[in-house]
Amino acid sequence: MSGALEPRVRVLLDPDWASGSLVDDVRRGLGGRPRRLPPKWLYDDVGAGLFDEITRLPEYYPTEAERAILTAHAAEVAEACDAATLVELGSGTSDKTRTLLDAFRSPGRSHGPLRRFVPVDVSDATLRGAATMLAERYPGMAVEAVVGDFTLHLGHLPRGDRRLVAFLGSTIGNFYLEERRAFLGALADSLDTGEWLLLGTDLVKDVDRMVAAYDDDAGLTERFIRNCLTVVNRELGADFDQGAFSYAPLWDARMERIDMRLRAEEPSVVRVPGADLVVELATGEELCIEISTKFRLEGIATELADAGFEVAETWTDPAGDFALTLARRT
Ligand code: AVJ
Repeated sequence: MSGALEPRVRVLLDPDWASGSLVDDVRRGLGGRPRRLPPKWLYDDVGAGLFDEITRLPEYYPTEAERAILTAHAAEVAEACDAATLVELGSGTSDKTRTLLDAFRSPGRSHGPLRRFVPVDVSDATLRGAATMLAERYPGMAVEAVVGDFTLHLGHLPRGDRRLVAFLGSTIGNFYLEERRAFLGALADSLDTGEWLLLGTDLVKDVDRMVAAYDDDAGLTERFIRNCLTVVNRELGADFDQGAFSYAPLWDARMERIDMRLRAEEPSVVRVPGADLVVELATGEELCIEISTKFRLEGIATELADAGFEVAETWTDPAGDFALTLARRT
């Protein structure tokens, strides 16, 4: 027998998306201008699988860059911070997290081993798979998974036990500026003084490399972005025609972000019965599906300070493509 503790899975997200916030998001996002859809709806089981494939694309450097930082510095992270619970927001397959868990569970760590891991993700199936795997791999560590939305459920995270919240993969780059500020503020509010944040951020670099990472030759990113139309068609009975849209990723130099859009190539009337909405699109009109903001080290420190965090340490990969920042709630 493996001494594994059964993982606990708490579901805070309504499994029936159509009755939940998808309707609100579609009404607000597709009804307003610019027309937007929040990127969390990209991650149904198909989308989560596509994203997993994207991370293995030759053009998509962030995953490997962050993994390299974790491999080189996880022990320093574990030593620099006295956490006994690790919370991971948007944990996905928790693949990279294993490096972190190994470091936090190392017998040599001065603060004692990590007792609890709380992966938080919107993708129920992905989360359950990861939770089972981790519970088996780390006997003696409690796995308390949360199927939830980290923009809504920060207040429901288990408290106490000196938490470290890991927000990796530059997922924070998906937020618009004002959303990012609100998110960091809410995260700071949910933490006690002295608790920790480990933030992964993709850094500004050569434009061609950044664009290629979101416009890969295999077309996986395009399929990933287009999947949101499939999700809205399925969940809300919409009649988006994929053929009427083209994928148009661009680098927004002013905001320093990749902007992934779908552009209407012909005038179309899209019915979304589940949201009680009809959207009329002229040729050239765009749907903003996802942004991926790129950061600078000074900017990260300033934004964290504004939210109530103090940077303890920052690590980058040798090429300086990606950063991992450990910060403390002040
Ligand atoms: C998961 C948000 C980090 O912005 O690079 C990858 C998502 N979208 N390719 C990113 C994504 C298209 C990814 N994050």
